[in-house]
Formats: sequence, C-alpha cells, structure tokens
Amino acid sequence: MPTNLTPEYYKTEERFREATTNEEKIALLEDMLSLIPKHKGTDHLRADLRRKLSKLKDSVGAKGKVGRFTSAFNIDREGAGQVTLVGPANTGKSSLVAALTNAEPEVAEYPFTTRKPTPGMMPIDNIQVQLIDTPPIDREFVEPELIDLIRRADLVLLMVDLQAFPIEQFEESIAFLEANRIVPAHRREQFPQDIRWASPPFLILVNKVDDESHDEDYEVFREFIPADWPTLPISILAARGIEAMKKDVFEALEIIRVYSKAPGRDPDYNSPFVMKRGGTVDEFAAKIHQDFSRNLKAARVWGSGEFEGQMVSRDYELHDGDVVELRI
Ligand SMILES: Nc1nc2c(ncn2[C@@H]2O[C@H](COP(=O)(O)OP(=O)(O)OP(=O)(O)O)[C@@H](O)[C@H]2O)c(=O)[nH]1
Ligand SMILES: [Mg+2]
Repeated sequence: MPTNLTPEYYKTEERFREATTNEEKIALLEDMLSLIPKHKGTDHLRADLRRKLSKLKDSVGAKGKVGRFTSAFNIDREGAGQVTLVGPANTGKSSLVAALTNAEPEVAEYPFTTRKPTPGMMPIDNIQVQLIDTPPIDREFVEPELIDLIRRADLVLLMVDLQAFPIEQFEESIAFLEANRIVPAHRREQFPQDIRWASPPFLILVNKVDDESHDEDYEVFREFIPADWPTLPISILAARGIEAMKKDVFEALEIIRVYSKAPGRDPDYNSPFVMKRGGTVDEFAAKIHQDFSRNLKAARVWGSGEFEGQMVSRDYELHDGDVVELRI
C-alpha cells in the first residue's frame, strides 16, 4: 500500500537522522508524526515512530538513574558472534577479556571485582567476535538482566578455576544456569520440550592450568565431568591454550568465512563475509546485495578442497574459505 509521504516529511526525516541530541530527536519525531497522512498504508510507520518516540522519552526521563535503555546489560551484538563469559568469582573472566580484546575490565586478586558486563572485540584470524566479561554468578543476588544477557549469547564460555574447586564450580554453575532455564545445546533434548529454554552451545574453560604440574589436576577434573561436556585447559597468565580456545570458539559458533571476487581480480582475504555453516551461494549473494540475489545468473567457486573456479547453482552449500564470483 502506498504511503503518500510529503517532501516535507522526508526533509524532517533527514534532519532526524542527523540529529545528535535526544531532545532534538524527540521534537523531530513529533513533527514527523504530525506530517504523516493517517490511513492504513501508514499504520506500520506511525506505530514504529511512536515506539521510537516513547523509547527516547523514557531514556530522557531516566537520566541520572540507570534507565532501562541505558543499562550496561543491554549490549548490541557486534562482529561474527556474541560470546559471553560466565562463571564464579575470581576464576579469571576479566583477565581473559583484558588479555584478548581492546576492552580493559578491572582485574583483581579478590573475588566479586566485576559488577557490570564489559564487551570487547576478540580477533580470531581475520574476523572479530564479541567477548563479554560479566559479574560472577556465585552470589546471593544475580541481576535478572545478567540472566537475560546470558540467554542471548551465541556461545557461553563457562570459566572455572583449576586452583580453586573446579568440580564444585562447574556443578554449581550449570545448576544455577539450569534453574534459570539456560542449558547447553548438546543437552537440550534431555529437558522438557514445553519450557522455553535458552540453549546456546557451551564450552568449559578450565583456567589457571599454568604449567605441567597442573596438567594432572586437569586430567582428574576431566574424569569427574561427564564425557559429553567440551572442556579446554587454559592459562591466561602463562598464555597456554589460547590459540586452541580461539579455534574452539570459531568452531562452536558454527560460522564460515566466504570471500567475494570480481571477475578477473583477486579476492580480498582481509574482509571475509561471515555466514552460518550451511549457507548457500544464494544467501551469500543476498548478503552482498538484495539485487545480486534476485538477478543472479551464475556463480563460480574456488575452494571447498576440490574446486578451481567451478560453476555452481544458487543452492550450492559453501564452505569455510571459499571464494565466490557472482555473475548477474
Ligand atoms: N595463576 C593464575 N592466576 C590467574 C590466571 N588468570 C587470572 N588469574 C588471576 O586470578 C585473579 C582473578 O582474576 P579476574 O580476571 O579478576 O577474575 P574474575 O573471574 O573476573 O573475577 P570476578 O570479577 O570477581 O568474578 C587475579 O588475581 C588474576 O591475576 C591464570 O591463568 N593463572
Ligand atoms: Mg571480573
């Protein structure tokens, strides 16, 4: 249905996009609403603008307080995946984020240092994933917002401390998460179907495996943990297991990197397109541009271990590292 918007509306919309203060945005949104003709074709647009307006008004009203829309627990997804570090106090969560990302969360010898989550970007090879440091979960009061943040994760890294009580830490943490309806993807089937579980993949990081003398303790830990749990020994201090961790994170996110290539040119290996595993040529084309997908005539693929510029159909499933040349 046509919306029949006036040039004046579009002008106001442009000023809204350029506005920098919330007060200015509120005034312009109100103008925009008054400039929209009221009919069925504009129902969605008007509802959308009213929603934006009320959000902005809330956030202005909540100034000084910690408002719903300024909460540190509301973290926008960035990069190839949102990976949330979870665990008891003092296990080394903040240390990992400080060591592997641009963020600088506080690290301290005493427990319960972290009070608010901090996101940072962690490079893995030629992509970036978002790694989020969080407050510990072995407390009397855990913010419901922290639970929501964990529920939204693409991957949960549960960190325990080999030099404390790793088995208890592991058991108590998963019991706590389960009580909050968060279970690992690989165990999802074991839980009732009628409850809305969040079931991201889990990876257990056993930190502070600083040298060979700790390797044996890790083996003991491993024997006590059911075999289906993926675990990885690391030491942030001694930089052990960090590359293996990055590799496991990449695998657990179930993503692939695909490179676009123009005819007669080399691909840019520095800027991959990140897709979900199982993604097709058609989905790749849509990622570049909706028109590409619509007008796609042919595609050639290099990679997949066997192809050297082979023609493929639009439903061809791509693999990590593939180079694709689209013809429209
Ligand atoms: N031995 C050893 N100590 C570590 C390692 N990683 C971190 N630590 C130490 O463990 C202590 C706690 O580290 P943090 O990163 O603050 O731990 P946290 O899990 O963020 O703690 P909370 O914010 O209280 O939940 C600090 O003294 C770190 O230096 C490690 O690999 N080996
Ligand atoms: Mg911390």
